[in-house]
Amino acid sequence: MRITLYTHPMCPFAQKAAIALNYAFPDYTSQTVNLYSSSGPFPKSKLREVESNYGLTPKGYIPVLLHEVEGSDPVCLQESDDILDYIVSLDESLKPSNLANHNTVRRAVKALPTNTNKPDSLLTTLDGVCSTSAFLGGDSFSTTDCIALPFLQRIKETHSLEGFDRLNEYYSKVEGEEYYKKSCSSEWWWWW
Ligand SMILES: N[C@@H](CCC(=O)N[C@@H](CS)C(=O)NCC(=O)O)C(=O)O
Repeated sequence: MRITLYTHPMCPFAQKAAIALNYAFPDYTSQTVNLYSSSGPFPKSKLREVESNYGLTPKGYIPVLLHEVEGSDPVCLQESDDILDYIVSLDESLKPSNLANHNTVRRAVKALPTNTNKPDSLLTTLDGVCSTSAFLGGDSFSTTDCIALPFLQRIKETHSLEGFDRLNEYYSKVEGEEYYKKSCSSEWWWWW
């Protein structure tokens, strides 16, 4: 079987999928898409070709995941949350055990204002979640952590997690893990 993630190292949405794949399927193939230039080895037009070859309406947005298994129909997916749900269907160990916390984290990340100076509401929510379990989605690492970590990386590097002690402790525990470290790029986009 082969898993290909069409991605860009600076995109937080693609990073969500990269963390889950690094954790569960570290041998996956990563294809960087040249989003903002028509030259380069893999321009957006090629991503659109992949999307339409596999029956999707071409959007030209990353991440896109392609899962090919000999003897089965290939699966091609857009949207980082749908990709995470699909990865859980392949590896149940990434399934969040605390669904209430999972939904809380997902909503709080989605509600992050485009004004990046005001991440406090997210940090307060995540700090509260960290007081109920060792990881954001329960007692083990799950896709809930994959949803929040790219944004926490950006907030930590531009603000700080000071004053959010339980969250800080959680972040210190996860930041050394290979599956997370490998997903981090020193330059990144804020976008959401
Ligand atoms: N809702 C999408 C958002 C993905 C997204 O915004 N990706 C950006 C890069 S960070 C993109 O591909 N942009 C293409 C463009 O701006 O043309 C998801 O969660 O997967």
